[in-house]
Amino acid sequence: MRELKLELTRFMMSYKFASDEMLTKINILKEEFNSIHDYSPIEHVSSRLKSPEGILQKAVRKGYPLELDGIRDNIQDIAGIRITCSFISDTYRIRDLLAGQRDVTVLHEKDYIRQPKANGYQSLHLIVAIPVFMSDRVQPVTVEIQIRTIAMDFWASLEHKIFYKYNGAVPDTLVEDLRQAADAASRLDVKMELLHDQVVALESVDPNDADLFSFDGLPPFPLPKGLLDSFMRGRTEAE
Ligand code: 0O2
Repeated sequence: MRELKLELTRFMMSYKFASDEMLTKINILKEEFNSIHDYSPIEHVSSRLKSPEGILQKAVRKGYPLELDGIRDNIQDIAGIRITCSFISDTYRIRDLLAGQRDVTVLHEKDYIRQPKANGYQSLHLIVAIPVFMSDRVQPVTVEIQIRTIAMDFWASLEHKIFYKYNGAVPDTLVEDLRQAADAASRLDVKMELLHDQVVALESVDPNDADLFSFDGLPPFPLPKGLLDSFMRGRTEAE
């Protein structure tokens, strides 16, 4: 019994560590974008670990063998991360940035944005594996990442609530209303992205800020001319 509890603890910990690693990667991207581009494609990040009880229920429901290796191989959403973006193009950008990292392996992708589900659900789902370094082993651990826009997320949380309220048997009129709401959310996403592109095209650099440098909330300071000159010389020589 004690051995099993220990193994279960290790099992759950591996998913927590994998989730923490992915969250660090996502937060690095978020901070980098905020600092360098004054804009982040990532609006919000949340994460959850399935409870041991929830894992066992899913294993029983799906008929998977009730042993840890079998569960590890079959249930790939024990660690889940949800990333909310402002715009549709950002969802793919984040997918590419995460998938392009050396230690991240994309095992599976479901693109419900290009091909929404019949009920209107839209989201980009990735199952990734990431190595977790523990004291006595290195283990690839899977994490499910759902990437979607704010509008898609708004729709999905309401649909989820309605689905559970009706225990899955949602009345036809509500199903149709939800589908129409999903279409409206989709049109909103396209419209907002077009507006955003127009605003970006209009943005120009404020000449008063051109030679000021600030980092991490510290007060801006003027760049010394000597540093600027040597930087420009270095660039010219490199070209
Ligand atoms: P929870 O509690 O959010 O984790 P799977 O059952 O995961 O092995 P499946 O269903 O083929 O395999 O996976 P899929 O389609 O990638 O969906 C996985 C997750 O996406 C779901 O997890 C939901 O979180 C979300 N999702 C999928 N379809 C819908 C939908 O129609 N509406 C909403 N609101 N969310 C959806 P779980 O395990 O169902 O729930």
